[in-house]
Amino acid sequence: MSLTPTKDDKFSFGLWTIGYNGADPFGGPTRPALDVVHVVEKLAEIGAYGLTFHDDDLFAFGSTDAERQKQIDRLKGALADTGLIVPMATTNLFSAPVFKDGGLTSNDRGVRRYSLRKIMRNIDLAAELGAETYVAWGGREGAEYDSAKDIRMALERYKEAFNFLGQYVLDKGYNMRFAIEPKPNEPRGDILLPTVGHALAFINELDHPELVGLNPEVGHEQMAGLNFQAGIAQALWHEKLYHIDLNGQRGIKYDQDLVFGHGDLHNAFALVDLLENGGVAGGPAYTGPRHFDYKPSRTEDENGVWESAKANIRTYLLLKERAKAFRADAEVQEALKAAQVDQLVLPTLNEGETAADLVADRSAFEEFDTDAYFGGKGFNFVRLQQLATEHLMGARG
Ligand SMILES: [Mn+2]
Repeated sequence: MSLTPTKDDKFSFGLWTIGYNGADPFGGPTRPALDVVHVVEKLAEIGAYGLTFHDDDLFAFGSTDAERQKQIDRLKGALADTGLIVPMATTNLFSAPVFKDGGLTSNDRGVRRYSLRKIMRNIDLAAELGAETYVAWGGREGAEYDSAKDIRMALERYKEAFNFLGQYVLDKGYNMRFAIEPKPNEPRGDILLPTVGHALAFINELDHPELVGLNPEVGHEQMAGLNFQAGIAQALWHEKLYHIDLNGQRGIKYDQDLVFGHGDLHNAFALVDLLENGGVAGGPAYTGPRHFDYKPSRTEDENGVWESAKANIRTYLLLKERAKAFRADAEVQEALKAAQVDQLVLPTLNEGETAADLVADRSAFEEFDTDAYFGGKGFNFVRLQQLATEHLMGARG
């Protein structure tokens, strides 16, 4: 297997990721801003296939129409020159002061109406550039103080917005779906739709649930102490994995946006194994962009920015290779069998079995040997995890 990425690997980066200038709440920029044309050229050079952006990444908030168009034209030129595409776009509803209480769920109705217009305008641009996914990260859709936000009404306004925007996309005939990006906190004390599970439940309340799925981010779920791979598995089960944000996070703390794999490497291994080998017949379970939403640490210079971008790609490809070797190992296959992982595909009930039938089956209860599970019947899950660990470390195959 090659560690040289191709366009078929579908690696994409946000303009705000490699464009991050190092500013954080305790210090200003440590690097100059990068020009979009330069970014597109460099991304093509390192093997990415796509660039994603917030409107304000490409043209500063408050740009005139002419300034905005100039940047769009420069981006289009760079895309044409390199063959890079824009698979996804999104709206910045969090940086400008107007969004200090959020956008779509601000208590201020004027801000909510302005936010819809800002999104519609960038959806038009996204469609023009061929983007098929529109991400919605509600970074400031939340609160710090319980009595300051009527959560039920905020969810009502959120629902109103998604229903409206969904209808807008349908009326325009755009080939585009929305992907909600959950996050538990930061920048708000608490953010609406804080986890994959909250967002999945919300989507079911919409007029067009088929138009709205998820863009889960590794670090965001891990900030809530959750198992990212397990969340992705559930999103896949609901057929709601429309996009994915790969990065690294070390435990429950501020949003680190480290390079993919530079956090919980075991979980990253399991995630890549799921994405690449978890489909029917062992194929990919997810075929969309492998999107990196990381931040090159503010300690790095521009060379470090591109080295860290390449590190994301290289780690993903290495994990893909390791996961393939894990699946191909005869001892792993035997260990999976010993752990009865394959038994979960069996329906618990016989076909057409009724409650009366189950009660009549004495082997299911009266004669079922529960004592055998004391001491005598282990599942051997630890052995399986050690085999995964050894493959991850390159100690096998
Ligand atoms: Mn993040």
